[in-house]
Amino acid sequence: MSNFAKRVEALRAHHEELLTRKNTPKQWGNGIYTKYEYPILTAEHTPLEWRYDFSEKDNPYLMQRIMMNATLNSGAIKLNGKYLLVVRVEGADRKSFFAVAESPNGIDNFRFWEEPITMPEDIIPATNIYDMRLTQHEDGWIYGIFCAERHDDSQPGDLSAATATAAIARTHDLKTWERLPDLKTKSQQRNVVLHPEFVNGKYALYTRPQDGFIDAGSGGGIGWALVDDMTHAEVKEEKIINARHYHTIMEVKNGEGPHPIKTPKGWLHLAHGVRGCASGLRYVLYMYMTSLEDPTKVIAQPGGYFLVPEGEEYIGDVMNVAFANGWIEDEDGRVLIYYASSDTRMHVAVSTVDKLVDYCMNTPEDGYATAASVETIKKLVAKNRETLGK
Ligand code: BGC
Ligand code: BMA
Repeated sequence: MSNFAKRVEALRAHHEELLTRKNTPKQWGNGIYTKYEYPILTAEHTPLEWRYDFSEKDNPYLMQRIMMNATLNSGAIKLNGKYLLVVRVEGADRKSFFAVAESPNGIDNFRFWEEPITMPEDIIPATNIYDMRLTQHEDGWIYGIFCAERHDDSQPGDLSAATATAAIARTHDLKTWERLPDLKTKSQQRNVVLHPEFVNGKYALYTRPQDGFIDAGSGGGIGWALVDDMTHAEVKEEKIINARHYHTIMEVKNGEGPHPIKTPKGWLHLAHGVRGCASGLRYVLYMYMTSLEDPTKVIAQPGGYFLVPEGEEYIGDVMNVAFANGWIEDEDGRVLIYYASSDTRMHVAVSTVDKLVDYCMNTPEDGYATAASVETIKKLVAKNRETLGK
């Protein structure tokens, strides 16, 4: 065997070892969910054929011809018994694209399909696309709503001026996608998510109006809008259903994660909250619940965060970020929460619908001031005194 062939063989063996590595639950978490030892997807998991030219003649040094930077913010869905993620893969060139990774159990052995998704750009081409939310809607389609970013040509002197818009596509198999016109709204939008059911015969969207590309400004929080037709989706009226608040984990921004999960007690929501600090923006996950009768009404809002970056999760391209736009409710009641750390890699955390409802219903609310937090702690201590008979 030639030296080149030996090196290819070793490279493939090393890659295969990574892809088939068994993941194990971490002990001693918070009891609400279980995190896992290893990330489920990293840039190293992307297929070797995307990165290497395997012709010895053309690539005698066996170099990566195309480097991959990160695998992050994935949409998630279970289809035909397979756990599928539509992953935001980012190349060394800072362009994100979507690619499907499939696992037999949702925890490990994730493997990318052969080629990235070819997302039609037949409407208004975008410079970058990312963060897809998948919704299997009761109309029979699987929708993907994602952010489309373009240079803001109204500010020709500013190379960083950009606009964020909610782009829409639909599919039946995650292979062939039909692109629909971007969502029409008054403001810029990121983190737009389609509710899985019709509401009053209309499509319902979670929105996140924002003043500028980064700044949520007067945007207020997570919005709600009814839309007549997804093939020409237009938000005419938007109302804020989950507002931001001073000195909370979502003081600066918040946004819906994946679409909510329906439970007998209400809709379970996973979202992200952002606050500013000396080291930049801190992104954490939080939860809330809305009413089945009126999905715009919040019925439970546990105070504080649900999940944050820990240990090596802090470190990456954009430090101090936990972000989620995909989860899967399994038939056995488990919920697989797919989150990215620091815009770099994907992880899974496992809980159940019952646990998450319990968490939402029984975690004290934010009292919005130190004094209230202290009272909440004292109440629990007093209750425990009674329970423990001391
Ligand atoms: C990045 C996103 C980020 C957004 C706002 C985009 O250019 O690709 O990851 O969320 O800017 O900071
Ligand atoms: C955003 C998101 C994500 C990203 C996060 C942190 O605004 O839309 O794409 O994970 O910033 O960079």
